[in-house]
Amino acid sequence: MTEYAGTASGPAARPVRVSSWNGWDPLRHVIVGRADGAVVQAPEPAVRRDYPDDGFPLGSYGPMPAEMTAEANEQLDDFAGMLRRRGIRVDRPTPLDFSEPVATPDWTHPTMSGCMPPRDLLLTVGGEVLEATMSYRSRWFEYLCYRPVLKRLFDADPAMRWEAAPKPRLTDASYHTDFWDTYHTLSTEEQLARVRAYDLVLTEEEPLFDAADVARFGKDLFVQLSFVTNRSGYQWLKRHFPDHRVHAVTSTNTHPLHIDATWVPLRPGLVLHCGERLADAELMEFFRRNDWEVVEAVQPASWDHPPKLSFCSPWLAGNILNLDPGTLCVEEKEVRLAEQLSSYGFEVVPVPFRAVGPFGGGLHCATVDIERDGTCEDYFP
Ligand code: ABU
Repeated sequence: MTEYAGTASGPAARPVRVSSWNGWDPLRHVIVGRADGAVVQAPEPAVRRDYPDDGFPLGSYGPMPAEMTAEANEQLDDFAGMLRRRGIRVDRPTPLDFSEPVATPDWTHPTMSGCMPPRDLLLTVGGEVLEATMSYRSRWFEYLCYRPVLKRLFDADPAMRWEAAPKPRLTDASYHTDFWDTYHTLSTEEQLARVRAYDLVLTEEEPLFDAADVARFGKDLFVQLSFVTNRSGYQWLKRHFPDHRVHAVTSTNTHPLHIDATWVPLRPGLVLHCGERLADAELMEFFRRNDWEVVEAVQPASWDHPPKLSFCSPWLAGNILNLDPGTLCVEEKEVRLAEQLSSYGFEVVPVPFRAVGPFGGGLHCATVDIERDGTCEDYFP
């Protein structure tokens, strides 16, 4: 018996079906992350947290402040409750003790990270849920938080494909280990040139990718090369999804980290482009040639005040969740963005979510699609 069985009404009465091809079809089933036990990670070759004004100067690490964790969990729980009231089935991960050291035969690391945001780790393409490689040592074991729910899905849906990309070794050979010593000393132009040339922290030693660097548009998947996704990761995805067109995308963002606050599907024919990022001419041309409209997002409300201990950018504003092609969940303080999207005919559901930002993401990051209606369509014939 799975936890899905035995409920006579509501979303739990429907059979479980893993199926999602894009970011906008009507949402039926989703995973929502948890903030429990999240930590500011110890420094590692891939990433260095440095918050001197907020109690975690470079080199220090440890649990996120308890009151921040409680507030984030309250917003995550309220969001999950709102989705359930709309008839959407919601699953949650199972947290581990993230403050414990972790080790593989190649390295030990003093901490994990947390089980936010799930979108970084899991990629649903049709009936398949794929566990990404990840590229941080502190996130190597994060998949374990999702194994209980993935096993329940596997038991409940006989057609589900449960896949995991090759676990990376993440030895020093996977990184340019001096990257963070030098990158911050470069001018913006120099940083952008490095991003355009894809000469960042990851080497090509092994395939590495985060699931949140993949934007799903039916038959087309767009993979952003970033601080956490390398060319080899893109190649792995391209070969893993032979029936898709898989495109590599670079951006004009000095800190590329996940495509879902940059190039955001809204509905067939309409994509949101967040600000000064990703003016990748080829990508723009590809969409426009296919008669898609690219909406330039208004400036985020929080431009001057990224939240305490947050490693996300203010463009988290654009990290929105579609409930269906006409309904979007938008963070409640992003009023200008909500007005902009309303003018395109969307119903906007405002969701209080500011407290979740320091735990790694917004409304899209904090979720993973398990089921949306619809089939795999070609939007770029
Ligand atoms: N994980 C999403 C982060 C996106 C951003 O900082 O813009």
